[in-house]
Amino acid sequence: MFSDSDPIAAIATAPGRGGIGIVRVSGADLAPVLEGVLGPAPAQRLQPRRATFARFLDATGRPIDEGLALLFPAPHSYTGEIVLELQGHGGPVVLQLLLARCLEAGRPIGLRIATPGEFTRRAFLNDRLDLAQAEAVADLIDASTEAAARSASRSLTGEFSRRITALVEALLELRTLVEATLDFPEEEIDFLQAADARGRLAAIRQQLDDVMARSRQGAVLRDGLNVVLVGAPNVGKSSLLNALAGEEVAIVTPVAGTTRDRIVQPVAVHGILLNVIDTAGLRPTEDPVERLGIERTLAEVARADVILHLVDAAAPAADAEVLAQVTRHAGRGVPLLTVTNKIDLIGLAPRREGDRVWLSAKTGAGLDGLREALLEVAGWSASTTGEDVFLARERHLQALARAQEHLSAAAAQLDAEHGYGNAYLELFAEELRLAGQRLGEITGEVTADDLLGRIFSRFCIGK
Ligand SMILES: Nc1nc2c(ncn2[C@@H]2O[C@H](COP(=O)(O)OP(=O)(O)OP(=O)(O)O)[C@@H](O)[C@H]2O)c(=O)[nH]1
Ligand SMILES: [Mg+2]
Repeated sequence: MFSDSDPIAAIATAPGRGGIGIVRVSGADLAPVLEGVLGPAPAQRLQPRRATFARFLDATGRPIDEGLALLFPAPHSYTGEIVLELQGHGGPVVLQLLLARCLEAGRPIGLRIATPGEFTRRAFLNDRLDLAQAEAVADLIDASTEAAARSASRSLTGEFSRRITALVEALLELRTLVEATLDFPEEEIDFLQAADARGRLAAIRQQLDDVMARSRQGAVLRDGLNVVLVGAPNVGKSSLLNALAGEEVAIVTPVAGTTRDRIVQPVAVHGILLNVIDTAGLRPTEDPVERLGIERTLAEVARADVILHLVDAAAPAADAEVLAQVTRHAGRGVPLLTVTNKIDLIGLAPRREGDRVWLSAKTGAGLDGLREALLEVAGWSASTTGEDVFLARERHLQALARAQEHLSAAAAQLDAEHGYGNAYLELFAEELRLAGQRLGEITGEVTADDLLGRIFSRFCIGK
């Protein structure tokens, strides 16, 4: 719809009042905007990348605001085009006026308002960032914990991309060797041995596994872990949610069947975001409202990353019914921790044995054991700070997984009996090519246009 060569403008700072507000303009030629907003001969006054005090003028030459003007000549700017930043006072009205004035002055060059993420999209199109780095920009802005922010910023510096690119290069090198062998079939065996195709492939696969493991961790960091509390009514699910959150989020009463709707509360544990979900207690009921609540509970169970099954220490009634219902709805391989609550009532000490935890939501005893168990289930060690993980997205995980599949198919080709000349080598080379292609999708070497549209449309405006 819009062209990637239109000059664009947007308010880059968050909506609302603030000390400073920034209007950002990017394009191949900004002369009319510069002159219109800053007055005659702006180029002489503005040194590249230096802050210059200026009055921002309306069409009649009267100041709308005053502040700092910054000019970034192409290609050394965020977008790779000429970028002008006007830093004025951060009120919504004054910024709207300033933006409107830029658009007015930029009419001769077709200046328009930027769509969400369009500045970063330009940075990608002009090779200032690769796709994984561009996504890291959005992830850094959206980061909900310190560890997530740190890891996004590492992806932004290109560390994740470098690992991916190194893998792509290693694959290409191996493929070149194999294809050379194909050209000289009589030297096939020697060549393969000399090239150590098996050894190289094994090394590449190991590196890919490592990137995958760190990326999986990163996905947990980015999106958090859905922890669903389930159990019979009155076992203390809402009390446990409140204890983990450190505030009275959910209503707690001695009445069985208090919680009807699901309640989601984000809780950070050692930098990991947990979305703790309190649900209606599970029991047979005729009450239509409670029934709907129970349906929702089971829907949450189906989406859970971890299930906390609560039982009452003082009333360890057969909870087999609840457990059976839960396991029927849970996804395959989803970990389940059994939490025995209300240990204060029977004078038990808090403890933890594998996936069983004993605690009191009321006194808080044993909560640390539960936090520990949760992180462990997520594959997280308390010493992890986000330094070693890649803040990956689902898209990245899928590309990595498919690359892994191609490499295991490649390994199978090498291991297979090959009585049919070197046809297997061609298949081997083809699997390497496909694996490389999947990895290339991550950094954006090979990308469809609609993918770009989807990725950048989730950004905020002005970025
Ligand atoms: N002594 C003691 N009482 C607890 C503890 N945890 C919860 N309770 C009490 O148990 C009762 C039920 O607690 P809730 O947190 O509302 O239980 P629930 O599982 O959310 O119940 P429903 O929402 O009805 O399914 C309340 O009176 C709580 O004060 C605990 O660790 N020790
Ligand atoms: Mg409740």
